[in-house]
Amino acid sequence: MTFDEISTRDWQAIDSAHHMAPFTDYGAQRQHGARIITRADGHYIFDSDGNRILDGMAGLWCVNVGYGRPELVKAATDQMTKLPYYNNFFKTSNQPVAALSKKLAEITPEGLNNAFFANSGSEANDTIIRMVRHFWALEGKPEKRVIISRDYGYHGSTIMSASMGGMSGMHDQAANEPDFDHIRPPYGFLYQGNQDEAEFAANAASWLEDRIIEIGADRVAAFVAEPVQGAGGVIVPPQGYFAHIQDICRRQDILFVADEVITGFGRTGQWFASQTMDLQPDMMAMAKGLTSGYVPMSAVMVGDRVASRLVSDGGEFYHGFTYSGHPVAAAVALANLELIEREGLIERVREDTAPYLAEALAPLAAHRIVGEVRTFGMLAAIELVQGKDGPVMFEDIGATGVICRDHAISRGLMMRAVRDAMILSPALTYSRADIDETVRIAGQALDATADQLGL
Ligand code: PXG
Repeated sequence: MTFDEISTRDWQAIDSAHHMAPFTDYGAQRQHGARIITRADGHYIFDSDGNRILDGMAGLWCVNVGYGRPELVKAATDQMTKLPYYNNFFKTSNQPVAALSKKLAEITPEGLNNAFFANSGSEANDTIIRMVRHFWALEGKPEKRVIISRDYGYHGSTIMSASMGGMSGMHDQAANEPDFDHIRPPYGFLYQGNQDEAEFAANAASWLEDRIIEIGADRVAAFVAEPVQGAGGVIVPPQGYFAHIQDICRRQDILFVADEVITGFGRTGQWFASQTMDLQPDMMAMAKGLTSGYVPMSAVMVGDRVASRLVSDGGEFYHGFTYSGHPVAAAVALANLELIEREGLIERVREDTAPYLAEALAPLAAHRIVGEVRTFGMLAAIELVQGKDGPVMFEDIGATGVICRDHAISRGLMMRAVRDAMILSPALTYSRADIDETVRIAGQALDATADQLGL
């Protein structure tokens, strides 16, 4: 029997009996069963009931070149045939990973010239935590260990990366290690009030300096931030925020780390948001769009200050994974980057589809349950509210987002809900027609949600 001859109900039963899916309420999943995704093409995913759903999230913020690209399949097949695996420990390396390291040094901001590879954003961030602390120890300042990040920041799900993240629910489930600290994000929708943008930018950045002074700069190792907070709800900082942040980091001599796992590889209209926002990070985490999610791979770009210290007197760095610099993943990443370049996807986002997405979504801000629409490149959030004046947020945070998401999915659009914000992060290949379809269904989902709530 082939997979497709087994019924949806049987797949759901098999799945919920044996598969513990990530970020899942297992009791609920046993009752309802999961949607079984069977295939994908272009910007559409298909489930085992034959539903065709426009993927407004590019998988989980990662399928930057869209589904079904033969170039990536060929790169994987060729590399698997030639060398499916060999490790990079013990003075060995492979051709694709060396070529990819060079390519990443070229497309990242100046000063980031070395790549360390892992398999997920979480592992990249764990690597950063170790490298940052090891760096300060080599500098003769082993007490510089505290890493500051932001509430609603998402940096991964390992114990360390979740501790670094700002998701309190995750901290409460055994991921709250010492020597991590969190400040408020520059979340204008909640915190700006009647400050103008420049004032709010300076103010929100000052929360970092206040905290460094409280802890003592001699104990703080680094500040880690997503240029736009993705899983936290597409929180776009006010203009000028990161200029202040970088000043503070320099003044207090703490490292500045950009987590570009979501914002990298064209999503903001440049290779990296660091270029869009003029950031000069000491280190950078990347994953997702590196391979467009076709195979797992992540990387840490290490800036010259840290790299030269590790080279000059670091000794052996006792850190790495069996699959660090996997040749097949590296070959897929190279093919993916080549595709992004050949098709001019970054220019297309910057000059055409990102402005078009912003323009197309803007009218939804007038909807009776929408408090704000914001976009940055191919990232968008629609904040749902109970009342527009104030605005008045929903009391049971997150419940309305799920209602709206389900209305969107049943009408053929995959959106993600973060608290009560509806999120979009489509492929860079998304067309104007795809955007029109997205906005049309999102509008219907908003209407259906408001009707269901009697608003
Ligand atoms: N940093 C950022 C900025 C991320 O968005 C990670 C690190 C961790 O990557 P891995 O590959 O370990 O998952 C991420 C991942 C969501 C959601 O709910 C977002 C992510 C992962 C899972 C769910 O939107 N981002």
